Amino acid sequence: MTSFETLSNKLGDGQSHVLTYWDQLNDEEKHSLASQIDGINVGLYEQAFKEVQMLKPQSFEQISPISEDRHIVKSELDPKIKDEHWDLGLKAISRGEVGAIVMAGGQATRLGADQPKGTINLGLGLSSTDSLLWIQAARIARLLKLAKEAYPDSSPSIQWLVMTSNSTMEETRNHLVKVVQDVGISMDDVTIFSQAEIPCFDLNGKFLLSSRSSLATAPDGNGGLYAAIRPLLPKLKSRGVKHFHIVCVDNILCRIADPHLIGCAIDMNADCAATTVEKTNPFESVGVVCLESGHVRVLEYSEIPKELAEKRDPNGKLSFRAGSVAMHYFTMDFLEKVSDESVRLPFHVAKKKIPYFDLSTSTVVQPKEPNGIKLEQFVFDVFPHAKQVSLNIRFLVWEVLRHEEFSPLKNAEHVGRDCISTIRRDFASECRRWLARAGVELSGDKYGNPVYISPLVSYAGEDLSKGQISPSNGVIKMTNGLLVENGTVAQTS
Ligand code: UD2
Repeated sequence: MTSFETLSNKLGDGQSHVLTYWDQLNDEEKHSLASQIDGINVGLYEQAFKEVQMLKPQSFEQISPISEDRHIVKSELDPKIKDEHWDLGLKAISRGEVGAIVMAGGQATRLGADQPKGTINLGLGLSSTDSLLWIQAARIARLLKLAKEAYPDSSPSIQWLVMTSNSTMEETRNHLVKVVQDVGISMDDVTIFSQAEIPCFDLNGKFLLSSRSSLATAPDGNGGLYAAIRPLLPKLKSRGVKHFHIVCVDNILCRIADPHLIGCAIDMNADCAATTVEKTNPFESVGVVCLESGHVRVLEYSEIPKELAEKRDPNGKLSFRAGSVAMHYFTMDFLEKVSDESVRLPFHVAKKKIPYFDLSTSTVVQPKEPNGIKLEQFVFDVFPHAKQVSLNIRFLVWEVLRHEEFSPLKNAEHVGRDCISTIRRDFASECRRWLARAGVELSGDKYGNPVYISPLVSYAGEDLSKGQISPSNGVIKMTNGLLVENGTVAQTS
């Protein structure tokens, strides 16, 4: 165990309060505190704290909306071209060239659940482990099947990489073991890894403690992905992975490892792409993809000035309407370059109510007002910072329809939006549209009950046409006991 003197030197005068109770700690507590201090770069975080305090207010003079070239509106693509993209994407999957990275390390404070967001049972009745992670796993399993059907001589694989953090690691891992078994994908193709933690500061730049023997820490933001994935890249490369789809854990409609997007990126020789939806409410909590002095960047919802957020073009649409939904495509080459140690992403500040151990009273305090600072890096900040590695990036904006691909779980139920009932509603609506498109009549369904189609059966509405549907192969199962039979809904219980 590192000695008191070494720890004390590392912490310096600025953070020596962390060792106030050292002499009263038992060996286990000493060990735990010492290893926590050993694991952090005190100087780096103190410097980051100072830098964010000294930052001049951002200037937004050079910000302009994203240009039309390289802006693909998926719904306006020629269906033939869309099919070609789909085939290219499936071919990449059939060759084992696709990796899907899920960012699942967030603390989900707005949701306020006592378990990681991705593991919550959504009550869809599709499986016993009915969660956002189950849905992603089932979509991956479905894609593998589609790739095998399209390329029978291949051995399709998708590397599924799940980024967790201290607070989500254990439960996510346990959940994934069940999920992977349930959908029948191979655990060999699943990697669970953890992002780093950063100490939380009080408003004067002192580390907060969560107990007398531990620092209060928080995950380093979803931009922590790059440092966390760096050591995994050589192995992924040796397995032949060339394309990554990076997504959030919370979007029920997320088309993970999307062959359309991957195929389009391959076709257009893009290094990276950001998925967007049209932003219609200026204050919606999504970043906007824009240009700053000609370079692509995402301006986060918490940082965009009101005038820019509300600005409209001559057609009355929001000028900054390319709403980023935090889903990205990267080539292996791009991810390798932006994950390099030399690329330093900026830290963003979040002022929060952080429970802390009060050294003067030896009690844990639950503050009523924001009392501390969390530093976070953002996943999309690599776009402007790509120039640090002299990368002239070929960027693509991939605009999708919100009702088809974006419905996130962010809030507790009482908020009434982006909560469990709304994501279930949006999933059911999308499934109904698929059925309508496939010519399936919902004649037995008088009550407008929700219809949930298992992603194991259909990834994006395919294979639902009349005649292919029968209860015997479990094609469609609805929570209300209705099953689709021969193209119509039958009451079975
Ligand atoms: C994110 C985007 C926002 C918009 C919105 C859409 C960022 C910085 N902002 O905002 O522009 O696209 O999503 O839903 O991406 N996460 C981690 N580790 C962390 C923090 C977050 O893995 O330390 C994951 C989290 O589990 C989730 C995703 O990143 O899957 C987004 O995190 P969030 O829900 O806190 O982000 P939000 O809604 O503020």
